[in-house]
Amino acid sequence: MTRLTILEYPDPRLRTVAQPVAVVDDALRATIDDLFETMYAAKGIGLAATQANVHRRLMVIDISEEHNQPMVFVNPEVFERECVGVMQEGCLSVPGYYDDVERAQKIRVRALGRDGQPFELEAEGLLAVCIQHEIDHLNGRLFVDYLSELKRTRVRKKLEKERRQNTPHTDADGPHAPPI
Ligand code: GNR
Ligand code: NI
Repeated sequence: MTRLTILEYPDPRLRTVAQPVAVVDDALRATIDDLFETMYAAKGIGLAATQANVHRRLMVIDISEEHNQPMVFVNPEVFERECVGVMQEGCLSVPGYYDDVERAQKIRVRALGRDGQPFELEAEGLLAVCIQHEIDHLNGRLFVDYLSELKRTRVRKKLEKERRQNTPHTDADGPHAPPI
């Protein structure tokens, strides 16, 4: 198992539309295990492969406190939505920022599981919201896209500034760096 690096907004790779998975094999199951390890380590309740720079239609969710309800969704599709409501969302790719998003609070989703077997699931509340949040990632969409441009720009600048402050600089970055 490997802990993967989570891409952060505004990384353009988060805008990639993921490709459908053709076969659920041992290599895919190894990636699924890596996604769970990465999600649990980051204290998230869901993780889409896109966030780990893997552009396949694959996501994992565990909304339990005890980390004992792992759910795998390969090629997920929502086919029924009802009861639009607002919930506060966060995202491991937009660290430290939370805001309200309007989504269906009750959905039916179909996907393949870890064994490649198709299943259908009715989900409500946090699970329903999380499934839609993860599918958005697979389509290159982030929860901040539902906010005003003003808010989105503010979040982007804050994260860009944090990233600059966390990036080590060397002499070669200075004004007298030799031409390459
Ligand atoms: O950990 C997460 N919490 C969360 C809370 C409300 C709505 C959606 C989420 S998903 C998020 C993890 C994440 O970024 N998944 O893509
Ligand atoms: Ni997210």
